[in-house]
Amino acid sequence: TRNMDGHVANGSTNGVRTLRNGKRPFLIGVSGGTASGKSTVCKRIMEKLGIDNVAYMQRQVVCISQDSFYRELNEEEKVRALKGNFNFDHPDAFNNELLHQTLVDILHGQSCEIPVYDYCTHSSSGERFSTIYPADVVLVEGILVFYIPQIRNLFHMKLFVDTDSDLRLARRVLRDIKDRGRDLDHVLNQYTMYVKPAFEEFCLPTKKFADVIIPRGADNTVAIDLIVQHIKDLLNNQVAVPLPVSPTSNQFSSYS
Ligand code: UZR
Ligand code: MG
Repeated sequence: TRNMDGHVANGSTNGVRTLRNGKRPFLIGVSGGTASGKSTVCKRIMEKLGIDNVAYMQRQVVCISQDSFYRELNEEEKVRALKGNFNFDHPDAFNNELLHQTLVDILHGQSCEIPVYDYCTHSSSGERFSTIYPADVVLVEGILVFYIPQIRNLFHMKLFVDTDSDLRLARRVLRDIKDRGRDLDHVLNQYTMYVKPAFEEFCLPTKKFADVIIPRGADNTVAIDLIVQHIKDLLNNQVAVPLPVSPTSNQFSSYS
């Protein structure tokens, strides 16, 4: 069986699986502004963990994206979204409870289904899911993965990709036009109205929670190599990875 990233899963496919070597999956959060290179950093980490050492072929490394956890919009919100008047960069745009529950399941060695999101229609179909199988290392990337304390506290390691904002805007414009079916006006309006202010209000303040800040993103091979070496050491030396601080309550207060 293959998961969304094409990695062969060798655990049981029917839900609960014994934790490998009695260890919990190592959960890594990767945040940073839009188009900072979060996905590429994750890809590089996965590549380097996967190929550099044959022993790691059995190790499972998977990546999930916070974008899969955008919540369903109601009719009025859908109309606004199509006009570019919906704030997708606000913490309330996400189904934070579902993301939290998914990460808790992953930490307990369970397979889980995550929704498949479509940026063109701004929705997940409600029918299409991809299955995440138990893995040794799970990367979770997204603009606001460190915002909600209950979610932030689940990560064993927190990375923040720190890329210059002009560069991010330039990339964002190209990406949204090419991959997400937008026009220039729409992209720039949305950026000035929502993306940039929300970055400053919600995402940037979470940089202080990061264990490692990666300047220049995926170009920074030195930082990525150091991080990968550290992960390998943790996995190789059988260092017991403690379960992160468990949340004291399941309450997700409103953040508006
Ligand atoms: P990354 N986003 C969309 O453009 N459309 C959607 O339907 C859902 C999300 C954008 C979102 C955010 N904002 O800036 C970005 N807008 O996806 C986060 N507008 O994704 O981290 O890959 O840039
Ligand atoms: Mg992305």
